[in-house]
Amino acid sequence: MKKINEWKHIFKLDPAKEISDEHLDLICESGTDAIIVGGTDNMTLDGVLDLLSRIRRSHTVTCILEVSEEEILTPGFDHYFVPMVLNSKDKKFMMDIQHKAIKEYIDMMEFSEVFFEGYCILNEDSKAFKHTNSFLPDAGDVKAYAYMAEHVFHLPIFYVEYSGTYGDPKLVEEVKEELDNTMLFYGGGIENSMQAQEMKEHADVIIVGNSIYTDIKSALKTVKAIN
Ligand code: 1GP
Repeated sequence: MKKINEWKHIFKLDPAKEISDEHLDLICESGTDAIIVGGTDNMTLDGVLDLLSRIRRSHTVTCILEVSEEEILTPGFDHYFVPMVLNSKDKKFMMDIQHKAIKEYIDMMEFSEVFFEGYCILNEDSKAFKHTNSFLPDAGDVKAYAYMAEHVFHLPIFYVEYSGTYGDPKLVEEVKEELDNTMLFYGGGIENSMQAQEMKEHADVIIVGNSIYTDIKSALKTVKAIN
């Protein structure tokens, strides 16, 4: 299994969305480094377990649960990613949800399996932005968050999240310049090979989500495009 700092590409599957077995097989065997199971709306434990068991039935791809709410927490994943939303106006999305979960599960947590992600959500129209009551940071703000992710909080991951829309590659480039040890994840609106390559120029890892459901052929091509 590749180490996380060698990863380049992740597919993000939303348990609230339908995917056929055929498409799921293609995603799992695409050569992507990992699959994140995660979403914002209508996440249920049943949905998460269903997806995990369908993946595990015939594939060995690395599986990650993005734990945006405690109710969906379940054993069986290779890794657990816990978002901390740096640009949320509510402390609970940065600190309190995570604190409560750690207090409850501290004895069960294998810390090597758990990675905390410093999220910066930049698409005002996205569900994630609204749900977390985030504010729209300017480029200077984003770079300062990146600095804090690495030097203040020592987080392994800084996640530039444009969920649902293609972001600004120049900003991603500037953010990357702030980071030495913390990995830069980019997700949002990647629908084709060209966009995958453009964002991968600067980000350590690109995450492809929605296009799995809108144009699977194109989504699959993003893996080869950056390898
Ligand atoms: C969402 O960053 C991911 O959390 C991927 O974004 O769905 O827009 O590809 P898309």
